[in-house]
Amino acid sequence: MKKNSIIKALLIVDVQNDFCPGGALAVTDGDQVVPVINQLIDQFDVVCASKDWHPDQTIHFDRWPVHCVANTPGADFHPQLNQDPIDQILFKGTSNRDDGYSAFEATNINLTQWLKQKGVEELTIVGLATDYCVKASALDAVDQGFQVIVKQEAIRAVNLLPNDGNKALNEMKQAGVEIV
Ligand code: VGL
Repeated sequence: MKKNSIIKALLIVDVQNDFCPGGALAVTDGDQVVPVINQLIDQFDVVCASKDWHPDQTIHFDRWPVHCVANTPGADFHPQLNQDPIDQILFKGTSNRDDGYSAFEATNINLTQWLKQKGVEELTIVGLATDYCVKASALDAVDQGFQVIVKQEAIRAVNLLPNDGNKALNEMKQAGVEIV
């Protein structure tokens, strides 16, 4: 660890088969974030990655096609994602009563506590999707007191409406997220 440098973490959000082309809730070009993430993953002191991990029945599927059901291939990470540097997987969306968009709603660990125990001050967020889980995670991260960076090259939006991704970027900026 370099002297005087703050501890930096990477949070990879939901880079799972169902959000990539061919998946149940495919995000356009969702798989294109993978090489970008693999390029930068070794630059961090701490790496965590969330998995959308739904029960087979949940109110979330009233709104969305069935996707990322726990222990199914659709919920696996994209096969090209370099998983070796991942220190902790965060399972979220595990309840049948809410959407569970944010990685800070992970139910297997308390993400804020886990990051703070490691002394993390700066959190870089990448993954899928810009307008739902990336946004929700970034806004929660700001609320929890982290310096938050979102890498635009390493995120993609669902874009139910064509401008949703851009709106989400603006919302994050307004909240204090640095978009790079
Ligand atoms: C997501 C829509 C529905 C996401 C999850 O990972 O951003 N989007 N469920």
